[in-house]
Amino acid sequence: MVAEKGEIYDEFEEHIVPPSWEERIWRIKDYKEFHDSTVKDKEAIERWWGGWAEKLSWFKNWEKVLDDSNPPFYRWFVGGETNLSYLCLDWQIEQGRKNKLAFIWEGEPFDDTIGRPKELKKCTYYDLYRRVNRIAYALREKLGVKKGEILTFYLPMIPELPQYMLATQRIGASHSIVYSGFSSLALAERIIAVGSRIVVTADELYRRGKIVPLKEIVDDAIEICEKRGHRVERAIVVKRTDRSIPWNSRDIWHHELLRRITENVRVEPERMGSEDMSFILYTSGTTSMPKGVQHSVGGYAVGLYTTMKLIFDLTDDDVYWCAADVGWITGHSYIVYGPLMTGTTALMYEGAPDYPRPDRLWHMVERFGVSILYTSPTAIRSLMKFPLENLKRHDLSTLRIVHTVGEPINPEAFRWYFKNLGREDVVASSTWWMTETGHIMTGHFPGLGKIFPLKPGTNGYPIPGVKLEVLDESGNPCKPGVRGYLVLATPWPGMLMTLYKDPEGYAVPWSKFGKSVFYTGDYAVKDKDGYIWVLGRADDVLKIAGHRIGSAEIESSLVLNPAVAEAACVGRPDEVKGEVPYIFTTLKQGFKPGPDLGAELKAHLRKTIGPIAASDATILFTDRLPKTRSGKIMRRLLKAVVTGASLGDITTLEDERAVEEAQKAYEHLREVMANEKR
Ligand code: 6R9
Repeated sequence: MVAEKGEIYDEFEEHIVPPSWEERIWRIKDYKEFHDSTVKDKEAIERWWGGWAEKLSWFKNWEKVLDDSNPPFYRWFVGGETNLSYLCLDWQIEQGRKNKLAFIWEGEPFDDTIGRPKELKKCTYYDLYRRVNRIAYALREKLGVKKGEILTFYLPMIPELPQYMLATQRIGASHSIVYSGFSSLALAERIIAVGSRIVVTADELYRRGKIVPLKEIVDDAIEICEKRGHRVERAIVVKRTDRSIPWNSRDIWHHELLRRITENVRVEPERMGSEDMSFILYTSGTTSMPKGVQHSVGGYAVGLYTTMKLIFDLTDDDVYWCAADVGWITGHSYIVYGPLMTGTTALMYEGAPDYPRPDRLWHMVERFGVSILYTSPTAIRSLMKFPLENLKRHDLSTLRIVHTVGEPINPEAFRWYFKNLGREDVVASSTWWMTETGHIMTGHFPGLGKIFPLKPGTNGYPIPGVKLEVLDESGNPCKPGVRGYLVLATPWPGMLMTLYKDPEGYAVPWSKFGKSVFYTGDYAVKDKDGYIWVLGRADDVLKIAGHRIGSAEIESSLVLNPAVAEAACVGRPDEVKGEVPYIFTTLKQGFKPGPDLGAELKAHLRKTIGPIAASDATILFTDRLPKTRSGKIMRRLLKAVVTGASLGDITTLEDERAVEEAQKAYEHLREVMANEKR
């Protein structure tokens, strides 16, 4: 299965290219030329994506691949009907995968079997099909869930999460998943935003050997909802641990909900229009409230199916492992919908990659014979710190593709994993994409080996049918090697449909460079060979260990604390996590800066946003923040302070003392940290 270094995979020709392109792609000497031919005009785009759509199964065929008459509102596979649950289950069974393993699940504690029936650990497509049907039936018949209703899930990485996702899809409902590292307040805000009547959670979760009381957090969130006038009628609770938890009349155990529903119950998958909503996922932008990215059914499915085949080259023999969390878009697309839609056997792991020992990840690759691994640069960098012996002890020869996602990968980390994990003989790349794109946009896929050599640290070339450009401030393409703004210059099938109940917000990234150009918010460089190198965010969005969080979100949380007058958050590069938040605060009169208040403010962050914002945060105290004369905080200057970069143009700065004070605060902090180390 593994190609010789630089060789082209035979399989490439056979199963990952739509028939009309087969000959061309096989003969291409120049991928760039081939790529151009798939994006040169609307017909080319329609031909490429239409070819892939034909490989999926539709209840009703589409009339038009792409309607681009009203940008930025694009319509994909207009008139088509299908259903994600149908594609992931029924269609797989129809293709003979009834007894194939859909999921292999591993809990974090090795010895734990509590509440975990055996078929959850190794679950065939048929097992999954039956479970999803029962849940779908319970949701519809017992709880009255209707088409279009949005349920909120706040769940750990347990098999019930994909089951509930598929069950909602089956009955035409949608989900909004909130990552379990968010606090009760953040959860409440997201529940209210989509108006969920039903929340699905678990009693507790395991993380790095500790137990987190999820249900208690949900109780708090529901109370906050009630205070703000929104009633959650039901909390469905999956049993994960065996300890007792607080209970309310609205709560119902997942296993009780399914009791007395026969194993053979069947629920017809709802006929969903291609453009119907499949799910909402909240993600951070530059405003204090995250935005509800709304995805479609048909276009999303086509984008996922294509990238699963192109980037991961999936065959029926693969064991595929995406080591992300389902709470983020990577998990939605590449742990659940993408793998199932392509009939893959996917591994799902509950816990931390280095628990209980630093070789957990490698041990799992060996034990399950993982052939395709999709992970994050942060995971790689954190595991690189341990003695190589941890890795060498395990047989990793089954791996043939290893990609990363979520943040830029530094060449050193790429080289380390390419050599040590990949024997310098795997297809490897850093796939760039976003919550808004729904699926992978760049990367390196098998078959391009000879034509396109790998380059450590790059994001490779855009996939066919996707046009990425790097533009300067006035919208002109940058010269090779010159930094600019990364944009999507053509529509793509998995694109967000809109922002939930916020079409104006949706239009914002389509306004910087014109209505048909999507501004990603990233800085990038295109090199002379056309490879894309994404450098990081150009806006005030941070990527902490690959988790997306906005400066504005962190700041507006902090100013809710009675001690804080103003706050300004910037990202500081971190060797392992990529980036960590540094927050400059000014205090109200009567409050004294110091370690106690620093700790209190971190606790406040934890309470209002969650550990995802608080764990790696550093609080700095200063007397004033650098501002423009019109009163806008100049985060750019604070960023320069924490990175040691030059300040650049400071003509608009109102009071230069603010920068000096920030510098002092930063130096003071470094001294304190150095002393602590000693
Ligand atoms: C999938 C996901 C999107 C932002 C994106 C960019 C960063 C993602 C990357 C990458 C460099 C990669 N990003 N993948 N940067 N190389 N391979 O992460 O979605 O959480 O919405 O974040 O992540 O900055 O704009 P999301």
